[in-house]
Amino acid sequence: MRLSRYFLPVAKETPSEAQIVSHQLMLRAGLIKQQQAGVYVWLPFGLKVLRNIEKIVREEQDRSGALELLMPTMQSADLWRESGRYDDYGAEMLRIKDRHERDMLFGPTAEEVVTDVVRTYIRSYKDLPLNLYNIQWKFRDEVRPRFGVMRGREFLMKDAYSFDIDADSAVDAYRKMFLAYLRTFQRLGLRGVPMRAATGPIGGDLSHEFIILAKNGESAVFYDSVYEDKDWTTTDISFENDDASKSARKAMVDEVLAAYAATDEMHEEEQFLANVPEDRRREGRGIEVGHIFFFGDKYSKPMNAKVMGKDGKEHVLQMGSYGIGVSRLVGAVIEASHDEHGIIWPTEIAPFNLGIVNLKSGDTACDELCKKIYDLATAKGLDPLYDDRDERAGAKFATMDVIGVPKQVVIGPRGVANGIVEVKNRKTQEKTEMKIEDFLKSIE
Ligand code: 5CA
Repeated sequence: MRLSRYFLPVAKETPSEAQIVSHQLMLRAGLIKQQQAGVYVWLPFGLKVLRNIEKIVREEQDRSGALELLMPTMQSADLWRESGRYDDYGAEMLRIKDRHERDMLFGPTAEEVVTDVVRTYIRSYKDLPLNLYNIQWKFRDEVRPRFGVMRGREFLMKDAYSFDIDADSAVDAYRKMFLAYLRTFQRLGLRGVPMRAATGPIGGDLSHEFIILAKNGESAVFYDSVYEDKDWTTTDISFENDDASKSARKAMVDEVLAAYAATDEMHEEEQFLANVPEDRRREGRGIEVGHIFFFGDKYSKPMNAKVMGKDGKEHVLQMGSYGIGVSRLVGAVIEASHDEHGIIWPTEIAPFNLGIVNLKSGDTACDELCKKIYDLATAKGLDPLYDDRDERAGAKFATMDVIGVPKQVVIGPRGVANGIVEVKNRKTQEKTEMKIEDFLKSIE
């Protein structure tokens, strides 16, 4: 992309309406524009990041065997009356009437809709286990929307729903998602620590939040340092349904959960101190980016979702649900990874991965070399951002840094005359000179 043709409204000043650094940077670097309280326009650059995160979340859901569908944002109140949640949900639910005065709502979650799909089509244990997910906008009329996309009213969620014949296999579905989440967050460059959690309005009796560590996190967390060590992206996890894979998953999850982690809300500090040796105790603050629930027949029973079992009898389905805050993750990643110059994107989600800074746009030699690098990088499948604007060098450097392009190449008249470019690492701010031909080869 040529910056002169892009839409990237970068602001010099820190916006006064934003209290935390990720929100400030998302506004400054031109990712989002607030449209109303808790509702945002995703500008082209922000949308690129959102899509990159979505892609990783989707890949890991698919890998785990979950199947993607797309459910509507608008749901009928009648379905929610069947589950009994229409009245319970309270003011957080946005209730709407259509022209026939029928009650509708903008979905805050989708247990009812997905249960209705499954009860319509699934008749036999042979069709199970089944896990259906979608990545769809939700609306919750939060009392205090704040911190930008971290607590929005309209937000993008990945929500998966598992259906099983009995509690044993439902718990296995829970474990699959648990392991898929560990992989997902690590691929996003984050450390997702699972913590036992209260279940709230989703209900059920087994639940974990996935918390990522960041200085400005909403909850205080304490955890065992073993959570910092394991690399889940290289761990071989089988998502097959044979018994050996199931018991391998159980062993893996049990091992993870043997380590201690909790938020201050759980009031478990004493157990933590008793269970975790001093040198492994870690404390910090965290942001909830995922939440998983096993709730058995809470929805399937009132909604009458049953299948025929091997025994020839009808069984009420056992369910779980599994959320990831996809739009929240954009803020959370920035919260966990930035410096005084701006955003530092983890490589897997960086919206542009090579910045090309032309120090003298209009100078034939500089323009030609920049164009050559740009064309080559594009041909090689990189996603370069070429600052070809007629701007001061300082402004160009600041832009590349605030939007967090991981690797930047700087081209100026003196360097070109000497056959040299400067390559900068965004994270370390290290600059190294390279011969032009060596740099071109490194792209090749
Ligand atoms: N149905 C279940 C799981 S699919 C559910 O709704 N779970 S939840 O309420 O915990 O939400 C799932 C995730 O969505 C949360 O972990 C959080 O990351 C994200 N989320 C929830 N509320 C908001 C919000 N107001 N703004 C941004 N993200 C949110």
